[in-house]
Parts: sequence; C-alpha cells; structure tokens
Amino acid sequence: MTSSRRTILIDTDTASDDAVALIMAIRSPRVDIAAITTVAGNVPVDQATRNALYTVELCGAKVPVYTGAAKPLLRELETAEWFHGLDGLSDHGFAPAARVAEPIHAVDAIIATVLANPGVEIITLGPLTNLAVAIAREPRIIANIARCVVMGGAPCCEGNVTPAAEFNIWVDPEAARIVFLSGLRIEMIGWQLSRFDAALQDADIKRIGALNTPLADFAIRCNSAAAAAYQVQTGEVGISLPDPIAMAILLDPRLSLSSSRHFVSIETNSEMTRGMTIVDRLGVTTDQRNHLVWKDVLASAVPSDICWELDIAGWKKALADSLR
Ligand SMILES: [Ca+2]
Repeated sequence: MTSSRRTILIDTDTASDDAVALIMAIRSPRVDIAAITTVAGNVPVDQATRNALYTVELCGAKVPVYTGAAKPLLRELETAEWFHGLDGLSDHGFAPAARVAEPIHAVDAIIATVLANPGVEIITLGPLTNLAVAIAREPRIIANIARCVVMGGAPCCEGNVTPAAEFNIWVDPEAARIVFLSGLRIEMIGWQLSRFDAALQDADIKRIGALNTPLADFAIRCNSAAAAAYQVQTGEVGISLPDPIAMAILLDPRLSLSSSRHFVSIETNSEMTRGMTIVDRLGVTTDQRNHLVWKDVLASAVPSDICWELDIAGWKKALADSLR
C-alpha cells in the first residue's frame, strides 16, 4: 500500500484555511508530505512557520517545516490579518508548538526535495515567492515536478483583494509571473471556486462539529475571523476555504469537474490590475494583433489547466473525512 502513496511538497503562508489544508494532506492515505515550506503572505513568514508547526503537531505528525521568503521579490509585504486575525488563526491563543523549523531555507528545501524525489507534486497555498526563486536558482526542478497545483488567481472573474486580483498572486505578482512563464504546467485553482455553495454553511459546520474531534474543533475555530471577514467582503455567509479546496483537488483530481487548458499571463505593470491572472480562454494570443504583447508567454510558458467547476459535495465529504 505504501508504494502507491504519492510524494508532495506544500508551500504555504500558513493562516486559517492553510491550516485546514495541511490537516487534509497530513491525514490523507494518498500522499506522503516530504516538506512543508512557508512564505510571507497572509501573515509574516515567522508567524506562518509557527502556524504550520502548530498544525503539524496537532495532527501528531512529524513533517519537517522550512521557513522561506520574508517578503515578495520586489515589493513590500502586504499581509491579511484583517481577514485571518493577528496570529492568522483567529486569535484564540493556541499554545505554541514544541517543535521548531528545520535550519534550512525553504528555497533550498524545495530544490533538494524535488531533485531527490523526481515526480513529486507541489501545491502552493500562498504567494509564489519561494517557488519562483527555486526555479530561477535551479531550473532542473521543472522537469522533476509531476504536478504543480496553485491556489491562486481569479480566472475570468473578480478578485478578492482588488477587483482584478486574488490575494496570493497580487502579493507577489513578479514571482507569479516567473512561475507561470517557467514552462511548468500549472493547475490553477482560483479563489472563486470557494464561494457560494462551496463555502461551509451552518449545516456543514454542525456536521463537522458533531465529529467532536480536536481537529474538527480546530478547523472551525481557527476560521472564525475569516468567516466574519468573508461576510463583510462578499456579503456571503459561510466559511470560505480556498486552500483546502485546492488541496482536495490535489489529493483527488476527480473533484475538479470541469477544466480547460489555456495560456495565462500575470499583470505586473499596472497598479489597477496588479496581479491579474489573464486567461486566454478563447485562444487568441497567437493572433497577429496579440502576438507582440504575449510573445514572452508564448515563448516560454506552457498552457495552464484552469479549474472551472468543483464537485462541492465531494469536497465537503473529503474535508469531513480528514477531520474525524
Ligand atoms: Ca494561504
């Protein structure tokens, strides 16, 4: 049985929804986690590391955690405590983990893990800073990554941090551009998949609460600030969980009911549309009139797989199963 488990690496700006995604991966019989690497995003990177260590310990696991980039490649860090709470876990005063991070930088850990595990699958749950630096420093990793699932972007829809952009891409658009243009095939799980019926509703929350386990309790409690902020932000009620949805699809690709493959570019120049994920859904970038603007993408990128539709019942079942 052990041989059928896939090896994955998780890169995360660990706040509340990241923590739930970590639980899903740690508890999954489908994968072994070679490394968790942290990056600045929702919270400063040292807080992200503390949250990742706390979550790993809560699960009784021993996955190594490596601290990574403290800020985006070119820009100042903009965090999201307004959404996740000051500690990223809704400020319930969870006791610090006894474990500490490994004494190796996340970028070095990504390169070493990929080269030692050809065919590894990577999932990014935060800004793409670490992966961009790893690719720039050691391009050979690209050929050794079997899948790269990116929670990020707002394909052909509004963003969650600006009208144009989703948070993870917006925080470090230069890094996202490097990754999307690197030649790595990306499975893009946009934030819009976590809205509306995909968000946990009262009945879902009650069902999870009834599991009456420490993990179920933590998963709901650490998202209390996010649930309130989501309602302010969107007018929608519920706990929206973008990172766990991306993780659910990584673990079981059948939960993506509809996807298609397109070139994607990332806007880095405009302030208005900074971090916009521009999806060539109609395949017009090779037209003469677009060729000049898209030439960098066409020269170096491969098209990304954009997920359009989630199996909502399947996702909620996968979540509940991981919290038992
Ligand atoms: Ca995240």
